[in-house]
Amino acid sequence: MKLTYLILPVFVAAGFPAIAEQIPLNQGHLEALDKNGDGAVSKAEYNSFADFAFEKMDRNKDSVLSPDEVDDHLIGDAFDMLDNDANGSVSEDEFLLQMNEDFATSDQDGDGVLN
Ligand SMILES: [Ca+2]
Ligand SMILES: [Ca+2]
Ligand SMILES: [Ca+2]
Ligand SMILES: [Ca+2]
Repeated sequence: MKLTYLILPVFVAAGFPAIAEQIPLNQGHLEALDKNGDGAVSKAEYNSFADFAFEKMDRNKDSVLSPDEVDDHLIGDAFDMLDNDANGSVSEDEFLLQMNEDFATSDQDGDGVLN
Protein backbone atom coordinates (compact mmCIF):
# COMPACT_ATOMS: atom_id res chain seq x y z
CA MET A 1 0.00 0.00 0.00
CA LYS A 2 1.14 3.52 -0.77
CA LEU A 3 0.90 6.30 1.71
CA THR A 4 -0.55 9.44 0.28
CA TYR A 5 1.78 12.36 0.44
CA LEU A 6 0.10 14.15 3.33
CA ILE A 7 0.00 11.24 5.71
CA LEU A 8 3.72 10.85 5.51
CA PRO A 9 4.64 14.29 6.85
CA VAL A 10 2.15 13.74 9.61
CA PHE A 11 4.21 10.77 10.63
CA VAL A 12 7.11 13.17 10.80
CA ALA A 13 5.03 15.46 13.00
CA ALA A 14 4.32 12.56 15.28
CA GLY A 15 7.99 11.93 15.83
CA PHE A 16 8.78 9.45 13.12
CA PRO A 17 12.07 10.03 11.35
CA ALA A 18 11.95 12.55 8.54
CA ILE A 19 11.68 10.84 5.20
CA ALA A 20 11.30 11.71 1.56
CA GLU A 21 8.12 12.65 -0.16
CA GLN A 22 6.34 9.44 -0.83
CA ILE A 23 7.17 6.05 0.54
CA PRO A 24 5.27 2.81 0.86
CA LEU A 25 3.49 2.37 4.15
CA ASN A 26 5.69 -0.01 6.06
CA GLN A 27 4.91 -2.34 8.89
CA GLY A 28 6.26 0.10 11.48
CA HIS A 29 3.83 2.79 10.40
CA LEU A 30 0.94 0.39 10.45
CA GLU A 31 1.80 -0.83 13.90
CA ALA A 32 2.05 2.72 15.23
CA LEU A 33 -1.43 3.50 13.96
CA ASP A 34 -2.90 0.13 14.86
CA LYS A 35 -3.57 0.75 18.52
CA ASN A 36 -5.56 -2.41 19.19
CA GLY A 37 -3.07 -4.58 17.31
CA ASP A 38 -5.56 -6.30 15.04
CA GLY A 39 -3.33 -5.78 12.02
CA ALA A 40 -5.50 -3.12 10.40
CA VAL A 41 -5.96 0.61 10.86
CA SER A 42 -9.60 1.48 11.39
CA LYS A 43 -11.05 4.91 10.75
CA ALA A 44 -11.24 5.50 14.50
CA GLU A 45 -7.58 4.65 14.95
CA TYR A 46 -6.70 6.88 12.04
CA ASN A 47 -8.77 9.75 13.39
CA SER A 48 -7.19 9.61 16.80
CA PHE A 49 -3.82 9.73 15.11
CA ALA A 50 -4.95 12.76 13.09
CA ASP A 51 -6.02 14.53 16.29
CA PHE A 52 -2.69 13.73 17.86
CA ALA A 53 -0.79 15.03 14.86
CA PHE A 54 -2.78 18.27 14.79
CA GLU A 55 -2.11 18.92 18.46
CA LYS A 56 1.53 18.12 17.98
CA MET A 57 1.89 20.58 15.12
CA ASP A 58 -0.08 23.35 16.86
CA ARG A 59 2.87 24.63 18.84
CA ASN A 60 1.23 27.74 20.28
CA LYS A 61 -1.99 25.87 21.10
CA ASP A 62 -4.32 28.39 19.45
CA SER A 63 -6.20 25.55 17.72
CA VAL A 64 -5.16 26.60 14.23
CA LEU A 65 -2.03 25.90 12.25
CA SER A 66 -0.07 28.86 10.98
CA PRO A 67 2.20 28.59 7.92
CA ASP A 68 5.32 28.30 10.05
CA GLU A 69 3.80 25.54 12.16
CA VAL A 70 2.91 23.63 9.03
CA ASP A 71 6.24 24.28 7.33
CA ASP A 72 8.05 22.70 10.25
CA HIS A 73 6.32 19.40 9.58
CA LEU A 74 4.78 19.22 6.14
CA ILE A 75 6.50 19.22 2.81
CA GLY A 76 5.88 21.14 -0.38
CA ASP A 77 2.82 23.35 -0.65
CA ALA A 78 0.92 21.44 2.00
CA PHE A 79 -0.20 24.61 3.71
CA ASP A 80 -2.03 25.99 0.69
CA MET A 81 -3.61 22.63 0.11
CA LEU A 82 -4.84 22.40 3.68
CA ASP A 83 -6.05 25.99 3.91
CA ASN A 84 -9.30 25.41 2.07
CA ASP A 85 -10.85 28.80 2.71
CA ALA A 86 -7.51 30.56 2.10
CA ASN A 87 -7.74 32.60 5.30
CA GLY A 88 -4.09 32.09 6.13
CA SER A 89 -4.55 29.47 8.83
CA VAL A 90 -5.48 25.81 8.94
CA SER A 91 -8.29 24.91 11.31
CA GLU A 92 -8.64 21.44 12.74
CA ASP A 93 -11.66 20.95 10.50
CA GLU A 94 -9.60 21.78 7.43
CA PHE A 95 -6.86 19.45 8.57
CA LEU A 96 -9.19 16.57 9.29
CA LEU A 97 -10.96 17.04 5.98
CA GLN A 98 -7.68 16.47 4.16
CA MET A 99 -6.78 13.57 6.42
CA ASN A 100 -10.14 11.98 5.63
CA GLU A 101 -9.49 12.36 1.94
CA ASP A 102 -6.12 10.73 2.44
CA PHE A 103 -7.74 7.84 4.27
CA ALA A 104 -10.19 7.34 1.44
CA THR A 105 -7.36 7.45 -1.09
CA SER A 106 -5.28 4.96 0.85
CA ASP A 107 -8.20 2.61 1.44
CA GLN A 108 -8.19 1.36 -2.09
CA ASP A 109 -10.63 -1.48 -1.54
CA GLY A 110 -13.04 0.82 0.30
CA ASP A 111 -13.66 -1.46 3.27
CA GLY A 112 -12.98 1.30 5.78
CA VAL A 113 -9.74 -0.07 7.15
CA LEU A 114 -6.12 0.21 6.08
CA ASN A 115 -4.18 -3.00 6.11
CA1 LIG B 1 -6.60 -1.79 14.56
CA1 LIG C 1 -1.08 27.38 16.14
CA1 LIG D 1 -8.28 28.16 6.67
CA1 LIG E 1 -9.01 -1.28 2.96
